[in-house]
Amino acid sequence: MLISGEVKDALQSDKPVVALESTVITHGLPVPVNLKTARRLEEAVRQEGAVPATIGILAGKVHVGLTAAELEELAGRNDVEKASLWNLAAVVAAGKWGGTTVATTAHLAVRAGIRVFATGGIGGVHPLAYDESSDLLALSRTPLVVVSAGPKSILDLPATLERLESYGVGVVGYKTKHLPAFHSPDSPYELPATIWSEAEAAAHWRAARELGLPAATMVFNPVSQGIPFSEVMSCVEQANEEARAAGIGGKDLTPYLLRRLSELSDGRSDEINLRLLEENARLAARIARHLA
Ligand code: PSU
Ligand code: MN
Repeated sequence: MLISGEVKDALQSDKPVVALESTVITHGLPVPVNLKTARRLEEAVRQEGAVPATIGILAGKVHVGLTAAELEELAGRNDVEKASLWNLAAVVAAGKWGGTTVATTAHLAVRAGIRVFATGGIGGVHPLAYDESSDLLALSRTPLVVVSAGPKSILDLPATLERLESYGVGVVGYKTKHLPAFHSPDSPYELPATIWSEAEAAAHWRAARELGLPAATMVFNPVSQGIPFSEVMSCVEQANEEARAAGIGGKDLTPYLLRRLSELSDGRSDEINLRLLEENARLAARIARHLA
């Protein structure tokens, strides 16, 4: 694992560090928005007084903290694999390139000694039986703060929340009592706890360590100016029906649904996606300052 000089210095002198994932760069956003967004997220973390540590796999080496040139190459290549836990070792052993998912980034961040991680939407339980993101299980054994805007809106939200409970992931809403749903700042599903400040998020992480809990502190941060929940749900339903009618399934389903959501919302879902990524990076940086 190659930790950049800047990240290593920050960790050694107990300065705030925020891990950032790279699947959103390599698979979640189109070129060239992906690179622009990756740079903007690093800048947002810096503006809030923390050091960004984007994690990715370059030619079989895990990098924690990327140079500008490394970030550009990762975002521009077309042979980068989506590295989740089941193929992480395979990508590394074969000397390949990989964008790290929430599950993989959380694992690597903890190994590097990082306490806070910012992402967009986490994976969860899909409506299709047996398709469940390894993000959920990974979060049950990665003791760090993860800031996200909720599960991706195309998921089964109540089932995802139930799984977080089953796996014992620490779940708190940031200034909200309900589960935010990625493009939408709210949903009818109640969270077990609410925090009102960055200091409370830090206190949650500390309490979890004192209690010997192995899981993440999942901070759900509702996006500002999102789409109302009922509107997101009717777009998702329509997109799902169209996918069924067109016979689209398997690994093509998620990209199809996200693209249809974008069309059905007149591009608003894309704009919201970028905003929530930046808002989460900023909140994560402020929480990291309370933990440093
Ligand atoms: N949310 C998005 N775009 C993404 C992801 C989430 O809007 O690209 C990525 C994250 O890296 C997350 C992963 O960890 O998708 C989940 O994928 P899966 O359901 O295959 O585990
Ligand atoms: Mn899956």
